Order: sequence, then C-alpha cells, then structure tokens
Amino acid sequence: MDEDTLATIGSLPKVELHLHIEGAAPPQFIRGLAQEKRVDLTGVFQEDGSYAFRDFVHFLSVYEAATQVLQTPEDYARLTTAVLEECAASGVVYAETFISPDFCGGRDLGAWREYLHAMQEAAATAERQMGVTLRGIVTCIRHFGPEKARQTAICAAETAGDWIVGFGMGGDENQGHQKDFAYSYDMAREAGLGLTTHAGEWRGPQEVRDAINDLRVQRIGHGVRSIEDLSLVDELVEKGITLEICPGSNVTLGVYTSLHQHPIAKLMDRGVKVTVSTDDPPFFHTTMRDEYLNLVKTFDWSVEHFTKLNQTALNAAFCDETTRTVIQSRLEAT
Ligand code: MCF
Ligand code: ZN
Repeated sequence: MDEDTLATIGSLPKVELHLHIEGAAPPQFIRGLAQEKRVDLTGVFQEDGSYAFRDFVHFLSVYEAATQVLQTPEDYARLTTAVLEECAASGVVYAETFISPDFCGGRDLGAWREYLHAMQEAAATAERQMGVTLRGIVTCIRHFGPEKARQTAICAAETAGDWIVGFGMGGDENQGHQKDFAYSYDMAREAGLGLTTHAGEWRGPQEVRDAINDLRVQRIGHGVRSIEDLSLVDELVEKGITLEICPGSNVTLGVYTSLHQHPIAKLMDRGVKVTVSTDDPPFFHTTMRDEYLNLVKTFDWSVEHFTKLNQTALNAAFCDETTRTVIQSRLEAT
C-alpha cells in the first residue's frame, strides 16, 4: 500500500457508532481527576500508565473502578470534551456514544437530566470548535440486571429527543438473556429511540438471533460471531441489520487471536451492513485512524471500502434526518 493511499484513508471523515464514554477516557484524564478528588485507583493502571486488565471480566471491573472519579455533571462535561478531542484528531465527524444513568446520578431522573445537560453543552461547544457532532445512546448494563435496566429505560424514554437518539445494552453477555430486557426495550421503542444491544461478542449466533427476535434491534454491537452460522448471516442481510464492529477491541479482549482471524471482511463480502468503531479506545490502544490503517494493512482494502463503511454507518445512525443531511455533506466534501 503506497503512502498516499494510507494518508488518504487515515484522513477520511469518519462516522463512529459504538463508543462508550467512560471507556473512551484518556488514562491521564482519569488519573488527573483521581488526584483532584483523592480517589484511590490502585489496580486500574499498569506501570506504563495504560489501563490494566487481564481478560473481559477483569476489563468490566476496571472500567467500573475508573468511573469512581466521575462524580458530577461537570466531570462528565470535561470527559465529553476530552473524548471529542480524540475523535476529532482521528477525523471523526459524527459519533454516537453510550452513556449510562448507572454512572450518571445512579438512575435518578432529576440527576440524569443534569448530567445530560452538562454533556450536551460540552458537545455543542466541541461541535463548534472541532467540527465533531455527538449524539447519545442511553445504555443499560446487562450484569446489573433487568430491574436497573428498567430504571435506565425510564431515564431514556423521559429524555428521548434530538440528542438522546438511542437505547442500548452493554456488559457481561454471559449473564442472563436478551429477553430479560424486553420490557426496557419496549419502553425505549415506544419513546421513538433507535435500538442496539451488545450480542455475539462472547456468546454465539443464538445470542444475535435473540437480540433480533426478543429486543427487535436495528443494530447489533459487535455481532461478529454471527459468522459461525451462515443462515444467520443471510438473515442479517435480509433484515438490513447493521453491525457495529470493533476489530481492535475484539483482538485485545481475545475474541480473535489476530486481525487476520477477524470475520469483518467475510461479513462485508457476504453483504452484511458493516461499520467500524473503537469501543473503548485507550483500553484497547486504538483510535479510529488506527482501526482504519490496521484494516488496510490486513485486508488490503481500498479507499472505496472505507467510504462504504462510513456511508453504511451514517445510514444506520440514530440521528434525525436534518443531522444526517449535514453529516452526508461532510462525507462528500472530500
Ligand atoms: O464492548 C465492550 C465489551 N463488551 C461489553 N460491554 C462493554 C464494552 N465496553 C464497555 N462495556 C460495558 C461495560 O459494562 O458498557 C458499560 C460498561 O460498564 C458502559 S455504557 C456507558
Ligand atoms: Zn461496546
């Protein structure tokens, strides 16, 4: 691959659909807040200053430990700015971020509104200053259970609008079932929110089928293990379901041993709506730019592959049509 093509791909305007806000926090940002607030974060960082985790379950607990320093709406405003600076540096022009009332006010609706207001203000400033548009997906956490998810869904439904555009679920896929959260998803759907859930990352194809049938989502977070059942892959194509694929995350957490083993190219070739995101970029030592460059080097993709990824992502974005038109013109301005 020649240097010019790499530079072109690295600097393409990008659309990112799968980004956890706390998981996108630069480690130095979290360390700074820990010092300010005198919070002991022993075990969260490695000696070199990066996040420390051994495996997926450990990752989830380190993630939750790091969020202890994020205690006020103002902390989330600062976090939003720090995250959007990183997005802008990678050429991201539109991102959707997972935000959780669990961490923002303990699922209390009044507190949630204050956190949301702070994040929205920070995002509006970043949009003016850095040219990156952000929207929020209210996210319940699977291993916190269905009751907390219901409280989260109430926060989502009450604040649904032109900034809160979706409802999602992350967390430990090995616990419980998608259908345990059907009530929450019904509430979110009735509030007009777009729907996504993490599935087919740790469990196999049945989990993706459950997400489609029990939660009636339009998008799946990860969904990569769908490749293990080609009739499911056909169903994803027929139903036009979009996968939010995070290749670097999957390799770092050990879903695949290397990017060469990753099914993203096969899924794309079979006609699945494939998009690329970073998930929790500093945890996985990645950025959107790195993701693109690693894909080029591994699969020898052309510029057209990447313009298609971004178009697919924009088509599947949960934003309103006015926003979609604005972002479309940014994608075409290259
Ligand atoms: O996608 C990765 C790995 N798979 C599942 N869940 C998560 C990932 N990154 C963050 N999460 C979860 C985690 O439980 O999302 C929550 C975290 O607490 C935050 S949502 C604002
Ligand atoms: Zn995720």
